[in-house]
Amino acid sequence: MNGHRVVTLNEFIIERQIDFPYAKGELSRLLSHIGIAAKIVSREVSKAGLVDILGEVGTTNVQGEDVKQLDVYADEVFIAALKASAECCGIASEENDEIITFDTELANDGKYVVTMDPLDGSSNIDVNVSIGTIFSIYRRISTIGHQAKMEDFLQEGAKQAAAGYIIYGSSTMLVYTTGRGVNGFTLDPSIGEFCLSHPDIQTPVSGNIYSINEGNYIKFPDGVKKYIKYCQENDKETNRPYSSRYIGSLVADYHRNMLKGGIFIYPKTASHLEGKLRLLYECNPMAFLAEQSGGRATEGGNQRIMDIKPTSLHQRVPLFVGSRKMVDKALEFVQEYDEGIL
Ligand code: P6P
Repeated sequence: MNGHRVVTLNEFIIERQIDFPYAKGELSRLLSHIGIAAKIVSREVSKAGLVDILGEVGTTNVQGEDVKQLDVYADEVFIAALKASAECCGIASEENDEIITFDTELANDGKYVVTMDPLDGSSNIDVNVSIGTIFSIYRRISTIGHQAKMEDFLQEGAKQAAAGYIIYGSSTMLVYTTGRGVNGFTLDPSIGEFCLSHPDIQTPVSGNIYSINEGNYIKFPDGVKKYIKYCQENDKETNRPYSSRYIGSLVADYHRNMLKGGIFIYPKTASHLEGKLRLLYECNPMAFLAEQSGGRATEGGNQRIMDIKPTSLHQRVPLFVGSRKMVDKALEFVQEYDEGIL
C-alpha cells in the first residue's frame, strides 16, 4: 500500500453522514447491510465455476446444502440483509412479481424501501462474465408503522435517496451515490472489507466506446441505425472510428463506460416499443449514478429517465446512458430521424 490510509465502506458511510445533518444513521445502516450481503454473494459467485463439484442446482452439495440458482440465492441473501437492517420496510425485486414486506413492528417502522435486481446478467455466470447486483433506495411515502405500499415503489427516480451496484468481476466492487457524487469500493478478500478505491468518479464528458446489441440492428429505429453508422466513421478528433464494446451484462457495460467514457444504448425496437431494461431496478439506479458522475440518462428523447413516473413494478423503458456529449449526439440522430415514429 502506498501509505494512504485505507478507508473502508463503513468508515466512509459514517464520515459522509455529516453531509446529511438530520441523518440519524438509518440510511448508513441500510447501506452497510447491503455491503454485508454483497460480500456473501461475492463469495458464492466466485465459486460458481465449481458448481459441478459443489453439485448441480436442485441437488445437495458436498456440504449437504441445497444448490440454488445463484440469482435466487442472491435474492434471498439481500432480502435477509435488508430485513436485518431494520431500516427497510419493503423490497421490489426482479426475482419477485409482487412487493415484499416483512410486516414486523421493527420493519414497519423502517423509513426506506429498496428496489433491486439481485443478480443482473445472471445468464453470463456459466461463461464467467462479470455480473452484478443493482439497487435503489427510496424514502417511504406511506404511513410509518404500517406495511410498505405500492406507492412507495412507484416514485420517480429523482426521489432516490441512494443507488448503486455491486459488480462481481475480476474483483468485486461496490459503487454507490447518495446524491453527493459517486464513489467506488473494491473488496479486499484478505480483510473482508470494501475499501475506497475510486473516490469521486467522474464520467468523461465524451469517449469512443459505444455499447449496443447490434444483433438487433434491423429492428432499431432509423435514428439509432444512423448513430451506429456515425460511430463507425472516423471520429474527427481521434481520426479513428469508435470501438464497439458489448458484454451483455448491464453493470459491466455501464461500469466500463462510466470509468473510460462511452455510451450504452438499449433502445425501443419495432417488436419491443418499451425496450428491455426495467425502470425501477436497472434504469433509475444507473441514471442516478450517471447524473451524479457528470453523465446523462434519457429514454431516447429529452425526458430524463429519473423524471419518468413509474406505473408498474417491472415496467421497461428504453435507455441511453453515459458520457454527456455522446448521449447528446445520439439524441440528435433520434430527433432527426425518429421523431414521432415507433
Ligand atoms: P440483450 C441481462 O439479461 C440484461 O438485463 C442486462 O444486464 C443487459 O444489458 C441486457 O439484458 C442484455 O440484453 O438483449 O442484449 O441480451
